[in-house]
Amino acid sequence: MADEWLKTACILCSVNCGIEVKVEDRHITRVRGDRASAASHGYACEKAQRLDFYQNGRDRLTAPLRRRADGTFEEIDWETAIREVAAGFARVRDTWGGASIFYYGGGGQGNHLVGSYGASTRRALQMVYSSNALAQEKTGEFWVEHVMFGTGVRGSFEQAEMAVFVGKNPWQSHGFQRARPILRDMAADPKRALVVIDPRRTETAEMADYHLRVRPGTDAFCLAAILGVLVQEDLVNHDFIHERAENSTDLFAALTEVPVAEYCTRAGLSEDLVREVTRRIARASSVSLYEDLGIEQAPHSTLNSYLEKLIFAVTGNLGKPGAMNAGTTLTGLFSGSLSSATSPVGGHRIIGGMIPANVIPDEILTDHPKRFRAMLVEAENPAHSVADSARMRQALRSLEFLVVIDVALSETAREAHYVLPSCSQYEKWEATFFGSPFTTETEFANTFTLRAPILEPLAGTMPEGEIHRRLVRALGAMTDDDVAPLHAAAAQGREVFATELGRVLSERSQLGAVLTVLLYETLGPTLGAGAENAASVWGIAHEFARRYPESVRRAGIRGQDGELGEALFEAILKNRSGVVVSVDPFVETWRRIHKGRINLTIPELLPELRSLRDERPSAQPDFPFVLSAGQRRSSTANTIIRDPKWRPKDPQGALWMNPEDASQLGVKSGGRVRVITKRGSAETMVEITDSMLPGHVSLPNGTGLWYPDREGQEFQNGVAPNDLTTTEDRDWFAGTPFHKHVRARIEAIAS
Ligand SMILES: Nc1nc2c(c(=O)[nH]1)N[C@H]1C(S)=C(S)[C@@H](COP(=O)(O)OP(=O)(O)OC[C@H]3O[C@@H](n4cnc5c(=O)[nH]c(N)nc54)[C@H](O)[C@@H]3O)O[C@H]1N2
Ligand SMILES: Nc1nc2c(c(=O)[nH]1)N[C@H]1C(S)=C(S)[C@@H](COP(=O)(O)OP(=O)(O)OC[C@H]3O[C@@H](n4cnc5c(=O)[nH]c(N)nc54)[C@H](O)[C@@H]3O)O[C@H]1N2
Ligand code: SF4
Ligand SMILES: [Mo]
Repeated sequence: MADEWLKTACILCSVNCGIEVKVEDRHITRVRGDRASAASHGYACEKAQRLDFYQNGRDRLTAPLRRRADGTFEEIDWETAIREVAAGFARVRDTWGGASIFYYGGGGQGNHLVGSYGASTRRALQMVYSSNALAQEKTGEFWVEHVMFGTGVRGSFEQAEMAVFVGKNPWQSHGFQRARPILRDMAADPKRALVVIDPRRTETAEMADYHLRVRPGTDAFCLAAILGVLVQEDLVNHDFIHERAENSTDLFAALTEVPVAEYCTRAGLSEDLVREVTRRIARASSVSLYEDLGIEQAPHSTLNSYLEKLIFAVTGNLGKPGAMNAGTTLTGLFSGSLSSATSPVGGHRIIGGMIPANVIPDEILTDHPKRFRAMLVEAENPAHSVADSARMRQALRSLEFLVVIDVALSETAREAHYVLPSCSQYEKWEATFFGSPFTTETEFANTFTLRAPILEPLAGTMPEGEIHRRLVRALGAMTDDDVAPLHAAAAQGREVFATELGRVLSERSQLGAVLTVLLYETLGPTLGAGAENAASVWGIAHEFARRYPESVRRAGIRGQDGELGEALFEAILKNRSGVVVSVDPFVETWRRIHKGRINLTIPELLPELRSLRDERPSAQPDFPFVLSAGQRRSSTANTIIRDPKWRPKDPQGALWMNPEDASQLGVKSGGRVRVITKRGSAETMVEITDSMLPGHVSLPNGTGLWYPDREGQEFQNGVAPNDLTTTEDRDWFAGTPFHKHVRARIEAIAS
């Protein structure tokens, strides 16, 4: 075993690079990129080398936990745990209705089969409301994309003549496959141009042809100025707009009025540079853009997303090589239609099925009759990751019933009535639905990788599929009677199974609600020893083939109707390095865009665009600094790894600060300061770097976790960023938090 390279993937960020590992004595001892990976072709960054800190965390759970009356936990057996958790939720549902039970989770960076099985328990309990981390980053962008295009679109940085990163540092945070070699290629080619819009001189900005070093929080001005130049210098692509877009009148009227010079000043940028970059964009044969947290978790979040999308929409950078395209999606991660649904207490807009993370405490800490009274959390750590941790913890503590499914004793698990231990992502079949697309000069494609376990489950743990199967059984939503005919059919092969499943579902339609655990229980055992957790992928593969039959066939998968889905599943199940699941010519983008035309005017956001004119910088003498709370660095990975030793260079996660600020405060690198916001304060070490602008400081994400030392004594390591944030500092439209823009005061601590 120790000599064998086993195929799996890194789970520390969304691109899930394919890797090969060696395992010895339950430790991941060696890691290398998997050259055969359909997604990453051998690439992996340095973080993957440290995955054993995830697999062998000292605070991994090995038995279900139940809270005692005195507040401490006791270990209980699985049978008791499942029975009591099901009964606890059923009691809340029967008293207050399923809508009073709130779901937060679905998976992190590498584990979305969690959410596929969680869906069955949610429906068995008639749960209505849910959310997850996307509701503190991507919901505004998602809404804008759906109003403008009716689908999500993404860039092709492999071919783009020009790439623009807005509040995104792909060198550290990736976000697309093989980010570093692609950035290096682009930087080395004099015919191509790399643009970074970021207040910090990031690793990506260091390589860029143009760095628009925007003043923190003023991207709306910068982006509006770029669009103003495009319209006022008549650099927009009129033929493209005529053929492919509609509703340009109100938008162009607003952009004609943009005072470019004034907005550049406001954003701290040279007008000449902004004009030069804009002309370069207009001239380029192809431009791809990527927006991320720097503008999504900052003032004007949803408007920023709108303005960013307009840049490629009015220059014709859609539906062609090197530009933005509408790919395929594996599941409804983002495909939820835009509804007018709102949260039950505060009436906050629900986007893509998600309640804004920032309003969750308000939906709990109230005597409103429709408040959330119970919560199921899995594979996320909201007590740490949602704004205002203290208030989030207070909300969690006030629930009648809180159950957390996690591998470790997370900050959220610590607040639960019951904690159910799942096995790690290296101990079960897992996958993500983010999709790993790539493009060539003629086509764009998507890939999917189903990982097999490289280790047996840690004693006492089980995969989420099994946990949810047992919960649904205990709730009585799936019975021996329901599964008997399907067990028999599955034994005769998947074709017979598919037919029988259709028959059973038409007779017992209520089973549709718990389809994933039904598949887990009946189809699962036929997939191979311990492979039950892969069962929901069967349904997903069939659904994907139904939605995109031509695209799947172009990927070389053969078959008609149900056979196509079956062939796709077979390929996915067999192939440990991933499979190309769809291939499309660029014209396909126009078939995915609603009515084949872009909608340029979003009436909800135009008043905000116009009102930028009257917005004055807010001088806050008590809080002269802007703190970016939660920056991605080379040793951060959300809270997936909890052991601080995995950060060899920067164990506590220093506060980065410009030398001018440091000398004014009289602190040196390694010195200590107190960071104070209107919500909280924290002590931290300083690192001086001129990559930060004066007045702008940053702390990493993923620090401030509690972790036991060898003697079992627990320590908090570094600053928990959301001890410093508030829930009310959020976008008026999508509710996204301003984590990158927290007003702060800094005081030196005498050493
Ligand atoms: N190493 C590592 N990689 C990760 C993760 C991780 O934890 N660690 N997490 C993954 C996840 S969940 C996500 S969502 C992505 C996020 O990926 P990114 O969005 O790239 O991550 P951040 O570093 O949080 O923020 C990006 C940039 O925003 C800049 N910024 C701050 N304020 C402003 C502003 O006002 N305007 C502009 N234009 N920029 C500003 C910061 O200087 C920073 O360079 O990363 C993923 N990749
Ligand atoms: N201030 C501030 N706050 C932020 C951000 C920021 O930049 N600044 N970034 C935001 C963003 S973009 C994101 S994506 C979120 C991320 O924050 P969360 O959405 O809370 O996600 P993670 O920190 O990745 O938490 C993952 C949890 O899953 C557990 N886990 C790992 N593997 C498994 C498994 O196989 N099964 C189960 N059941 N559990 C498992 C881990 O132990 C951990 O507790 O944070 C957000 N919060
Ligand atoms: S952290 Fe992200 S980029 Fe680095 S190896 Fe893991 S998945 Fe790949
Ligand atoms: Mo994220």
